[in-house]
Amino acid sequence: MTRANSITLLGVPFDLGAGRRGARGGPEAIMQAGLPEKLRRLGIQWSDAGLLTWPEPQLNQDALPLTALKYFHDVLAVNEALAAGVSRIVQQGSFPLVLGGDHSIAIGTLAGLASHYSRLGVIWIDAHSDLNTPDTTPSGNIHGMSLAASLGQGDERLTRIGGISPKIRPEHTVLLGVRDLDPGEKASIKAQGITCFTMHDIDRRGMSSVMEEALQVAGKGTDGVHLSFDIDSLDPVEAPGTGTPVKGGLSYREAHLALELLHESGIVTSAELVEVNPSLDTGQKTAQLAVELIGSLLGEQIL
Ligand code: B3U
Ligand code: MN
Ligand code: MN
Repeated sequence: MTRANSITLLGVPFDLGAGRRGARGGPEAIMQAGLPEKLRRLGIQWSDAGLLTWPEPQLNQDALPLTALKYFHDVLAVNEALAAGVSRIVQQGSFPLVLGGDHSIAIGTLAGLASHYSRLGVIWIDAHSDLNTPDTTPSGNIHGMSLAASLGQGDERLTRIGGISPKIRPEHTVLLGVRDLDPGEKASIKAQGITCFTMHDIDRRGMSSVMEEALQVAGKGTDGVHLSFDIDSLDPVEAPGTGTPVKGGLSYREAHLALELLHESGIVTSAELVEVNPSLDTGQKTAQLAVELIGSLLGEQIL
């Protein structure tokens, strides 16, 4: 992290962007697994903005056409509120650390950041690329479309949240840990020239080399760098408590190294950690992992 002299936590208890329920319990599970104690032990100045609230969507007043996107109006309502919440934290000079919730909330986080950063770099660590649009989605689940929406693709009511579109540009966007892509997403990565480090690349080159290049891409010519961390980037052996586990993921050490290197770089200006689903967890295993990984991002060292 950098610049900001404090951290503000903002929980987003929302899971209607995912195909399975339960990630709405993520923020509370991560707090209960010891995040406050971790921050205290690291000597970090932090505050807790609590759990985000948002208005019930008023479906009958919506004159706009219906959409095949699942829970569209709920996703819209939460992300509009989240954009305002994240923007307020940056305005106050604090580092926003958003706890999800499913990954559809990245739309609101990035919308809030875009009002302060005109050239924001993004490092998106995920088993998936979340680059589907209403035309390519196999599921209708909006958590599989949040990176596309932030790049300005898809339903305009989502891409325009916060008033600016696109929020980010493909040349400043890096995917890392990817191993499950739909056909439309593969085409999108290639067409836009998005830097994508798959598990194959990480196996061949090692996390250290890949992260060095990721930081160069996200940091070059940008005025801030956002980390969007989907816990399903880790192997399900380490992170069983998530809705769409995909085998062959990041090891415990690879994930920690990635976050340690992000800390070391000093260029990360905001972060979110999403898709922790306590109802699918083995005890508190995944929530505790999330706490440990946040520790690495915030500078925890072995020695
Ligand atoms: N690409 C698939 C599956 C998926 C995306 N993100 C998650 N799952 N977590 C989709 O539904 O778009
Ligand atoms: Mn995701
Ligand atoms: Mn994912």
